[in-house]
Amino acid sequence: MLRALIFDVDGTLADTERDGHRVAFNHAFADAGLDWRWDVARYGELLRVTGGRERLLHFMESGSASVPIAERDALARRLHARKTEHYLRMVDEGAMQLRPGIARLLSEAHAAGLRLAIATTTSRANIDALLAHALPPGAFSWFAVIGAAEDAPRKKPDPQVYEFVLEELQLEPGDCLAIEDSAAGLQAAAAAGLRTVVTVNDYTRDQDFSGALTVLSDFGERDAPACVLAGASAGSGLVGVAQLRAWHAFR
Ligand code: XBP
Ligand code: MG
Repeated sequence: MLRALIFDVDGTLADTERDGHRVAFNHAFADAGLDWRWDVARYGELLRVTGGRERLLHFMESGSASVPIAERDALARRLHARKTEHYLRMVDEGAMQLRPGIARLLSEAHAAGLRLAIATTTSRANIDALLAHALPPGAFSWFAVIGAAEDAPRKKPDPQVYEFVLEELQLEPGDCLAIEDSAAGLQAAAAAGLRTVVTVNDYTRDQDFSGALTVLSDFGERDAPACVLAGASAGSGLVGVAQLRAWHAFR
């Protein structure tokens, strides 16, 4: 029986990558006097590496920047800390909004007595800022458990953050549903034994989502219904708790 929804953050609750994290990384590069710039397409490739600090290290290791090996780790940490400051400022300025249908789904799920949780690769500070600015007033307390980078150093597709959240919720994976936007997120949830509904964005729509219960364009708003892209009978509409319960129970 479905008892909890576990949401990914970046790309799922909000489209934070292209106009949020990417821009914040570029500000951090400029602050450090580096001529590195991650354009929209390049950032899409780099997103295959989950975790901002890990992404920076990968960029340096791939030969795209000449940084001596001994200096890479410290530089990645410094740049990542600065990037987080920029990201928090941008969220604070209202730059990040929830994706279509998310606010409606969260209030519906809360009203229906489902427990809500978060399982993300990003840091606790980034989540707190996003939830404080983008959620309806009072909705922050609806989340029973928040699993972040600090709770799970092994990033998705490793299942560690989902295992942490399940442990904190004291629920079996079969009683929960993960909501993800990426193949790495889906793999992490599946490896923790969770069924998953995927909601795609421009960076992830061509990824391999085999194993997902359903792949959606988004959750839909009254004037812009969601499309089912794969995995369940095709159609469009508003995706809410009743629909999620039905998909969760299907197999
Ligand atoms: C997505 C990520 C994160 C963000 C940047 O996280 O991989 O690394 O791109 O955030 P999720 P940080 O989809 O699991 O929410 O720089 O804080 O890592
Ligand atoms: Mg994501």
